[in-house]
Amino acid sequence: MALLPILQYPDSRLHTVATPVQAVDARIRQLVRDMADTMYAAPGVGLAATQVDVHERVVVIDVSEDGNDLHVLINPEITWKSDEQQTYEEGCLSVPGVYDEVQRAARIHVKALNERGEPFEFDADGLLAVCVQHELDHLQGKVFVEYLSLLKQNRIRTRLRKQQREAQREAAGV
Ligand code: GNR
Ligand code: NI
Repeated sequence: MALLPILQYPDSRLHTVATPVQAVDARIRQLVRDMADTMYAAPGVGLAATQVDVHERVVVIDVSEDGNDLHVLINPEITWKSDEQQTYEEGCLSVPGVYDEVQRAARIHVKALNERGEPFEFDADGLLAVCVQHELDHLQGKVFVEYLSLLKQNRIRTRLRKQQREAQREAAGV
């Protein structure tokens, strides 16, 4: 089991646009295993490769209560979004301690490859729809706080920079 470090906002690497996976090979399957371990340990309901500083289109999601329904999405695409919107209070492992409302499509249709490289598709609503859209934003270099006002974004950046400085001092033992 390998836990991967998660990039923390504000970090410019979170704004990298991921490229498609060329081949679903042993390297990608190891990445998927490590990402799933990292997501469950956090704990979180989703993780995009961008967050662990790998800029390829790989996402893991598990919104089940028992944490036993892992979705592996390689080269995912949202092929349909409902006009109907839903608002959800979102959080992000890359933006610890920040929760705020974001409006997104209520229902989506998704196409992706699984960890064996086989294409599959599914419809999503509720938290799964929120999570897929949140993770696909990460692959495009977008963090959920970018939906908030510039005032809120500035406050969040300032607060997290301060937290990170203090955590660094703590780790250095001063
Ligand atoms: O763990 C997570 N919870 C969450 C809650 C509401 C909306 C989106 C999410 S995703 C987040 C994990 C994460 O940061 N994924 O990128
Ligand atoms: Ni996130």
